[in-house]
Amino acid sequence: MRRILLTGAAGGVGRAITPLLKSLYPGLVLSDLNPPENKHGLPFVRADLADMAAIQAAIAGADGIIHLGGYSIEGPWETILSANIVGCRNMFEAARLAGVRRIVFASSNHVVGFYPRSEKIAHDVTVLPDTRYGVSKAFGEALGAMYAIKHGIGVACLRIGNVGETPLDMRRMSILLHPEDLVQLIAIGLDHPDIVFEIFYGASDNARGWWDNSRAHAFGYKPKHGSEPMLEIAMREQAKLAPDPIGDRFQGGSFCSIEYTNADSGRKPT
Ligand code: 15L
Repeated sequence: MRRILLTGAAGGVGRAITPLLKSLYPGLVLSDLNPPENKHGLPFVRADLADMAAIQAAIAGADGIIHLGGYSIEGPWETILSANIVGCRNMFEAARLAGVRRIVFASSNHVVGFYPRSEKIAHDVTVLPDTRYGVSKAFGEALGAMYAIKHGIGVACLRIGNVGETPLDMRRMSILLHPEDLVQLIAIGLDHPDIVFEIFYGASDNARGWWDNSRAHAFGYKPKHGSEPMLEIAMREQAKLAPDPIGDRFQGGSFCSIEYTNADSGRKPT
């Protein structure tokens, strides 16, 4: 039975996918700063990602890691630095020392948040992060590439949109990721024999999608869900929101307008 460590298991995404992962990976081990309310009968290891000794203890004996851990929205630099920069480096380095074979890294759409919504982008575009958080996820992807090529760990980075079963607004119509589709992407990352280093977009089959996910499809990804049947819900929710002249223009939405001071709004490098 393969030991698969899930970091960030107590967060919203971790809680949504734990029961699905458990049926695929009976050797699943949960980890976070605090245990989730429902552990689904699985073992739990407490670990602060900024504490190298603690993360090494959590990773000991693991064959694969699903790294959801860290700070999942924009935050002060010190918070991002500790949870997402130092924490991510600790996770990759501890994995190397422990001989881990595979890592699925939860990256984010905010790595490319400053692409306009009018543009369809593939996995290999220049990163245009919209926040310190997005920059930290780009750092995680770069770490993944180095550990993959230099140390032979198979790494799949998932640029996750918004995990859920219903779109929270019109932007999420384009980036919705159903938990079952996320688990399918994770399984490709952990199990597909040809993974060296890959970047996949974490999105369901959304008719209004902004991402060319052909790389994921080449590895067999067949999303079972899509947002279009829930258009009315998204429109209703969108109507409750105030207009956001910057955020409404870019793929990263409100993350883009946080602390935005550029008078030349909407410009991006060519
Ligand atoms: C993310 O990366 C966040 O972790 C999540 O909380 C959502 O805000 C999501 O992006 C999004 O873009 O909707």
